[in-house]
Amino acid sequence: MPSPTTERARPAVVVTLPTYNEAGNILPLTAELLALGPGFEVIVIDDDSPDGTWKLVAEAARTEPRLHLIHRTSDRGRGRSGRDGFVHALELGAAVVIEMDADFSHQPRYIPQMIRVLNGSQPEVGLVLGSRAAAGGKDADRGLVRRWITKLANAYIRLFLGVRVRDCNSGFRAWKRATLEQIRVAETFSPGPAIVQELLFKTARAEIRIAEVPIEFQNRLHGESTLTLRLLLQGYVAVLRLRVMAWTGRL
Ligand SMILES: Nc1nc2c(ncn2[C@@H]2O[C@H](COP(=O)(O)OP(=O)(O)OP(=O)(O)O)[C@@H](O)[C@H]2O)c(=O)[nH]1
Ligand SMILES: [Mg+2]
Repeated sequence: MPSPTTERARPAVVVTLPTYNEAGNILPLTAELLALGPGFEVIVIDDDSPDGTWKLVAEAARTEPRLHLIHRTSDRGRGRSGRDGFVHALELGAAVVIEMDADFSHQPRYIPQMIRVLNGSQPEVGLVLGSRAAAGGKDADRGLVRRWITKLANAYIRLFLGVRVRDCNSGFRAWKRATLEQIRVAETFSPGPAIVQELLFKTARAEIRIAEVPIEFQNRLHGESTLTLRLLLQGYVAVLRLRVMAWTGRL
């Protein structure tokens, strides 16, 4: 039986960061996140990035017990990595789980407000989105084409999934533990970026309240985008598939 002094405290907040080639961003970002408070822990889920992102994290984690690395070497994907991160965050005992991109598009400074809304709202909220589309939010940094891609995708998702939130594509989110358990996050099936819409849809269908906190979205600080036309089209198909699954009772 471990003594109370050696027993590991459950983290209040675990931040999950899926990474692929984020060597330029990852250490400054994890440092900022850990500085948010002693109750914060960070999990980096890296798909064996060729730029060695995982090596940097492995090295830093040797002296920082609040930093964790999942180094994946097969079955690569934003969705698979996201799922593994959520599962591990729950295993660590997190009360709140944050998911965000690891490229500084999502700024750590918004997290305290997202958690305040998550924990302090009446009626109770189970998910908070960092939202570009909420009043006061911004997507100004991006080019016109990228902003229109986002707008069209939002309209399409609202139409097909009937999700009544403003920023359906936000991958910057604060989750209550109970929400992730209720939507059975371990059974998430989207291999790629459509994990964002899959979990949003499952949450809305479970009639869990979703709030949006305005954020200013910024372009990635270092590194290159993983968005391709192929991924974009796959995203549209994935949303349609979610709708069909729901209609046929398979969701
Ligand atoms: N583990 C893992 N992470 C990934 C994968 N693809 C993307 N990511 C990470 O997922 C997050 C979102 O990907 P981004 O490349 O920023 O995609 P985006 O935001 O649509 O595009 P840009 O901001 O323009 O780069 C980032 O932290 C990426 O490093 C992957 O296959 N595996
Ligand atoms: Mg990004």
